[in-house]
Amino acid sequence: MSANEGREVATLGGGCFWCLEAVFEQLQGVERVQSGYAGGTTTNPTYKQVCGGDTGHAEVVQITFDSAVLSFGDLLDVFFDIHDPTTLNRQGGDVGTQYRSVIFYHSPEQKRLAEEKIAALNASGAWRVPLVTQVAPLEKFYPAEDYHQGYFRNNPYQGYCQMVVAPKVSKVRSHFAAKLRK
Ligand code: MHO
Repeated sequence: MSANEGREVATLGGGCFWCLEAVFEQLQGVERVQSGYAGGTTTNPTYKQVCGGDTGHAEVVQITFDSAVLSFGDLLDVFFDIHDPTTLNRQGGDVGTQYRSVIFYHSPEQKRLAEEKIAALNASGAWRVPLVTQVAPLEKFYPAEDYHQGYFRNNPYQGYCQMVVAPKVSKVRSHFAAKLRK
């Protein structure tokens, strides 16, 4: 058995990456979460460029997880619980294509699971309007600048962290209590 067995990588965008990173770090089976940029055309984009909205990149998190503990489907359940997949290029007050809802799949299996989950959510009527979440192959992931890594952990009292990130962390902690890191 190889040391990598069961290790899988997912790349998700659902608004500001500080939020997604803080949320996914709560979960058991998650080994690493890195904030970064994907889905655009500029090579080695900076935060400033991505915020300008012209690079085509989305703010994303890249999650390395042990699929024997936490499945890709579990990650998607959390993903759809903590962001609004019905607002095109927007999460709350954050507006721009860099905040789009997107699943960058790493395998045909992830693509299938993502499409099935979106279809199931649409069919369930959980949201009153159809989801706008994109499903696209991951081409290249660029890690964000160091100061964006662990941003919520390192800046818990920053205004945006208190107003926007903390409520999402609380939500995931209450909705997914059984899946939290011990
Ligand atoms: N509107 C927020 C977004 C932060 S995020 C990492 C801010 O500018 O602080 O995009």
